[in-house]
Amino acid sequence: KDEFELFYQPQIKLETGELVGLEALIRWRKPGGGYRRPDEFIPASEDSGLIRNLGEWVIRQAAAQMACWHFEGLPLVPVGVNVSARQCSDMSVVDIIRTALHSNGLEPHMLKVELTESTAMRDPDRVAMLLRSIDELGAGIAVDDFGTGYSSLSLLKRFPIDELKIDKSFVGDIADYGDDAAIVRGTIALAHGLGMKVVAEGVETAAQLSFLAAH
Ligand code: G
Ligand code: MN
Repeated sequence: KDEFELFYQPQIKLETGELVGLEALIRWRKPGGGYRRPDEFIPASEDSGLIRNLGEWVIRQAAAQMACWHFEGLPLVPVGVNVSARQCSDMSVVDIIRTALHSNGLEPHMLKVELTESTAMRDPDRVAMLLRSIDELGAGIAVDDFGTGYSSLSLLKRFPIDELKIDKSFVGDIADYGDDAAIVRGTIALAHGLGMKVVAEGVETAAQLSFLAAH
């Protein structure tokens, strides 16, 4: 019924304050007004398998939106899309990405695939193959909610990862200089040591911002 909509969350480079990326986040418009958040319907769409159709729509819609921004003369930044485990069970997502980029005249690095550690670890061999194809295509790869799932650090060596995303749950209390601050500092060092970019999710206060900028 055309009730899905993508919202775009900005990613800001702390050294310069410039916009360097966006993450596409799905919302489901309620007929009477307001939106359903993804945690209300993504789990059911994963269980039912509908996530494959929904995920394809997200990729195509994000690409079409970028083409639209480009047409309006706006500078483009890479857009991240969230990809669920069920979308990684075969290689079709690679074709979906390739087609979406091609039919909208976008360069491959303008799209970034976000997947969680749990998705990667469900079938590491298959996911490694999938990520190599996405990497060869030229699209970016980010590990989402880093540090919250079951994973082995060796996945960081095995997979062609461009970016680690620090989960919001670690960012919330960083300004208190407690355990979360130590985890965030460690993750930043890990990412930079491996030549990856690192993105902190859910920055909401000036104190969080200054902690992150300092590290
Ligand atoms: O925007 P919000 O913070 O409510 O999103 C919560 C989470 O919902 C995201 O971190 C992500 O895991 C999930 N999510 C949002 N949009 C999508 C989507 O298009 N596909 C999938 N698989 N998950 C999404
Ligand atoms: Mn994400």
